[in-house]
Amino acid sequence: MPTFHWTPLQRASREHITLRAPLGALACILLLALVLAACSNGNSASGSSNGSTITMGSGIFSGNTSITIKAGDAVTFDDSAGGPHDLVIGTGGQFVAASGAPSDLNNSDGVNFNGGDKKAIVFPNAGTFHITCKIHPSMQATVVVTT
Ligand SMILES: [Cu+2]
Repeated sequence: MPTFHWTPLQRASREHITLRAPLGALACILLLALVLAACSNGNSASGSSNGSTITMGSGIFSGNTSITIKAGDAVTFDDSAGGPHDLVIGTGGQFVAASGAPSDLNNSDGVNFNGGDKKAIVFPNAGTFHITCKIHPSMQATVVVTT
């Protein structure tokens, strides 16, 4: 009688073990990938923050309005010499959502600047992103993000 009960129990526990081993390895690989991704993001964001700058004047983008960066790099929007601006993804002062754009810019509220502000915005995904100002519809800049 007892042996009849032991056999299915042993079979069940063996199946459990063979299932757990590959799942554990998979979990380790996923965890490692997450840690590596977190590290590389942090490095590229801090390393590039002074490389690419778009400057704003009073009612205009001044200087270079077309910038090419790599995915994960930041563009610094320098409003040191300007006035109030409200930057969004889009054209002609109108917000138009673009998939993959930085979330701070990819909404109708946008990113607000007052004269003296300087803000770095990370572009995590490849694509061509048009940036306009809700206050000054003629303001237009383009950030091309490569992989
Ligand atoms: Cu503006």
